[in-house]
Amino acid sequence: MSGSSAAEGADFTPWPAEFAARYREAGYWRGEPLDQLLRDSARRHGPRTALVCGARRWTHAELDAQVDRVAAGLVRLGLAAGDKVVLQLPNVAEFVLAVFALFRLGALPVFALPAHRRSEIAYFCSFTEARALIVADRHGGFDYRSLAREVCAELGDKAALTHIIVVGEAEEFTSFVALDAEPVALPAPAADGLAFLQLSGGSTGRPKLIPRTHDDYYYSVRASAEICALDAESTYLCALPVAHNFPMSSPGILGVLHAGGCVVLAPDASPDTAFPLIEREGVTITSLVPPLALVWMEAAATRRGELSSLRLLQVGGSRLSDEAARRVLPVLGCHLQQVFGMAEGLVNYTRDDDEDALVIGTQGRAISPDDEVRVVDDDDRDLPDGEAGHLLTRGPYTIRGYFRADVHNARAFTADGFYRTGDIVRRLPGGYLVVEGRGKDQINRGGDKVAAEEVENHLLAHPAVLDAAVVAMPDAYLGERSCAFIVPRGEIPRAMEIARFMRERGLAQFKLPDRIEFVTHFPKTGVGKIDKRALREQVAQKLSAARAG
Ligand code: OOB
Repeated sequence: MSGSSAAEGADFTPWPAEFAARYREAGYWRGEPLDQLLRDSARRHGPRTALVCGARRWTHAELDAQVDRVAAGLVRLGLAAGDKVVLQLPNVAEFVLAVFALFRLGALPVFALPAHRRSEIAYFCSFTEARALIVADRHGGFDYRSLAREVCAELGDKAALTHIIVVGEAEEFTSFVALDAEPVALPAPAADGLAFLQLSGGSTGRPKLIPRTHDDYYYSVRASAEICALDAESTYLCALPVAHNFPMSSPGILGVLHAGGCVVLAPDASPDTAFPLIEREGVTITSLVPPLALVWMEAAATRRGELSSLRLLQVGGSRLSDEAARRVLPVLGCHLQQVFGMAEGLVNYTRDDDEDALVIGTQGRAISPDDEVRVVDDDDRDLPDGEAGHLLTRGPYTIRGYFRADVHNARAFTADGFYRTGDIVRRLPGGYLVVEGRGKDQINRGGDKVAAEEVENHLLAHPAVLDAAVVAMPDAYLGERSCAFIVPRGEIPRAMEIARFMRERGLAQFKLPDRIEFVTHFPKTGVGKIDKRALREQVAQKLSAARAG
């Protein structure tokens, strides 16, 4: 277990008192825990359909009532307020039930993605000292019970992890259906305390965890629902992995439930799965990452009829090209909204009444009048509108520090609390942002974020690898893929062998290098650091030469 975790710093960095007071006064922070969202929707929209998962359906009232029962089941299991629970579920109704039950209990979900494997899950469990892990039995051809067994073996007997809860066939573990119990009275969790831990895309060796409070997140959900004009008639298709911040809260499932609308869970985002669901349920809004938007536009050429109910397609997570943006309305027959957000907080949207040039050519503007957005040069000096620079931000729903990461926090935040997003943007009049690139050492694989250093550390563990540098290379479909440059110790190992080694390290598939280049040495910058820009250019040139040849 991570006995040293306390030494890594505070669980969360509160907003300074004067900011907290300002955010309360402005009505952003209302002192309500997130599960109140469901209580309110059950009261206002009780008999309306809230959730559809395959053939199963819940009204708002039924969902609220079942959350009470699951929360009671978690209590009976011995879980209590403040406990961390790693949640790794695909898009199934139990995700929604578990999240609200944990909120109600004041326990903190730690949001893992279905793509994560032993390396990531074991780390989340040990670093957060999680008491429970909730997984599916199988999904996408993968058995998550085996993964849970490996994680338990890796953590050992002294770990805080005492419960593995399985949706489906539980085998030796606790079945999710067994969590059902007579509701018990639970004290409301403090709204200015932590609600959950979300994952950062990150750029460092280990994924960072993002502590979000009930107050701050609830505000971002309400404001997002309003910007997207959600109401009780809205039906949202959740096709992206539900645990990601975009489909969860921008406005996502929480925003739709808040508005009294209906959430339809899609097991995957392929047109063959999603289009029939859109038609059957009369879906009005959904969100995609750019590569999926391209796939949908391809498919819609022959199947547009199935999409007739769709009013709004939100696209975000990575940069949507202007060409693709321009095609959304004519090809899919619905409006486009660009979303540029981050799990750390700040979310920007283009607005419904924006002129076309803004919707097509920008990534929107911030949610809140109290989002402070700065665009600065390398020395943190503010740049005029129109000039590209580093995006810094602070505001009523942007964190002031990562979970137990003091050393990193000193670099990731300015002394006065601005988050260094690592994005290079240009600001236009009116606050609209255009994402021009990235300063952070990360690969954005069509919305899946890969921290270069994390992959490099795994590569360095291979005995034949002397040094490794992972960079982005251009890709027509995903925008970027990853290329690992490796300096071997002696004889050049086979790329296949490196790939096998990486898989056995137990990391998510999307983090495995898409290409490996062996080199004798790395280009260096003036101060002697690996010149990643030169490496990026090198691989980009090779790719374009190969295409030309
Ligand atoms: C979303 O959240 P994360 O935490 O997975 O990733 C955040 C990063 C941003 O810092 C930026 O580098 C990139 O993803 N990004 C975009 C983008 N949206 C996100 N880059 C260019 N254009 C965009 N539209 O990805 C996320 C969270 C909430 C809503 C939407 C996306």
